[in-house]
Amino acid sequence: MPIRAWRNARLATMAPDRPGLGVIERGAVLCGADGRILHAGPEHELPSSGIDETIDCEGRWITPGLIDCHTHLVFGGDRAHEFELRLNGASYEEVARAGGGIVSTVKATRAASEDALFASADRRLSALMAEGVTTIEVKSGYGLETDTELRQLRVARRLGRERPVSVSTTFLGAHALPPEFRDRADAYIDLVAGPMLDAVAAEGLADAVDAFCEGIGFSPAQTESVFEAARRHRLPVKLHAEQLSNLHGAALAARFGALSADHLEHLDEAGAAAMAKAGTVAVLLPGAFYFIRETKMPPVDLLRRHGCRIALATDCNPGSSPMTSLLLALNMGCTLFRLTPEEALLGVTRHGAAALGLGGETGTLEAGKSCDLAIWEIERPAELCYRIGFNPLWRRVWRGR
Ligand code: DI6
Ligand code: FE
Repeated sequence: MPIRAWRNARLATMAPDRPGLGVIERGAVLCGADGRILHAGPEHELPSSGIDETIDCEGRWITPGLIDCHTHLVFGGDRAHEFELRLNGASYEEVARAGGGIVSTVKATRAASEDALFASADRRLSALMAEGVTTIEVKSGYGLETDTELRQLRVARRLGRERPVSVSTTFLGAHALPPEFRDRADAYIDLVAGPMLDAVAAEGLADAVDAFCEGIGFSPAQTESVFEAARRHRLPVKLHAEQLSNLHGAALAARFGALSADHLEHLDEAGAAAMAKAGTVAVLLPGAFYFIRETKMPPVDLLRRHGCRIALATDCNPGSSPMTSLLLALNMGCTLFRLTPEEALLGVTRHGAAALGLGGETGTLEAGKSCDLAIWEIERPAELCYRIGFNPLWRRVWRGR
């Protein structure tokens, strides 16, 4: 690959050694032949020779490529019919009887071929990439049986091989109780934490392990069994915690050194303190908050006070957040959760990377990191949070290309 420089740009490096967004006016990014950043800083510090190709950014802003650190991108079917039934007054039971709910997505995912799952996820991925996303996390959790969980994760891996984007995979076998295990949740957890995770790990299909710790999901004790199995496989953990109630999942996750605890609307002070101490990132998901018309806000002030890092993501899934726009998540993070634009932007860059254990690899413009860039037609970074439904991306660069 040629040595490339993007010059005449304004940089929001997001680097921790600078205040705020790490702004550098009259900046440049230099990328080496290996696709890694050689220099991200003042333009006058660029070397005077050895650059093969120069791109004039004409004063545009460069941020790190965006990171969507929580998605359920790979699934079969959709739930538009359920959405419609509800808006026509159907009750939860009626929706379930009409074949709706998470079980309907499980059915559709089980029935879908690998190619069909790939094709539908690829379209959603394209929408995210068009807004500057260069790293995405993808969870399983709509198979709830070994074969289909493996198929979802294989599709996620294949997206990472065939598309110019970094894909981080998460095994979420403990997402919901499959109908065939009705009233036998412990037996299902034995399967997830045993043979299912063994099969996932044997194929190297997961970078992390997640669970849904909730009244309608799995108990803290069941979650702990899954985490212990992850530990045996030396896989980091994350957790859907405190979304609908407070089961103290965030503190449990922190005890296992979790990369992140996600949702967190019902988080309490002890949970926030435990997360801060463990360095567990708080992933906020305003799309789900909006779509299910949640009213309890995640305790952002508490997270700030304890110094927890905050990330933002789409939670792209067919049930609670059918959203394929990380820019919209930025806007919602600010309007619904009152994050500052600076906090929101850190949430889809540096802190999003940390939520995936990729803090050394991407998420900031710093020498040594992957040259993942989003170049924007904007006057100030806050515009990325401010507009609704407008995409000011000029160019997207992944690993220097
Ligand atoms: N929390 C959610 O909001 C989604 N999963 C989860 O653990 C809902 C998934 C769905 O309804 O399909
Ligand atoms: Fe989720």
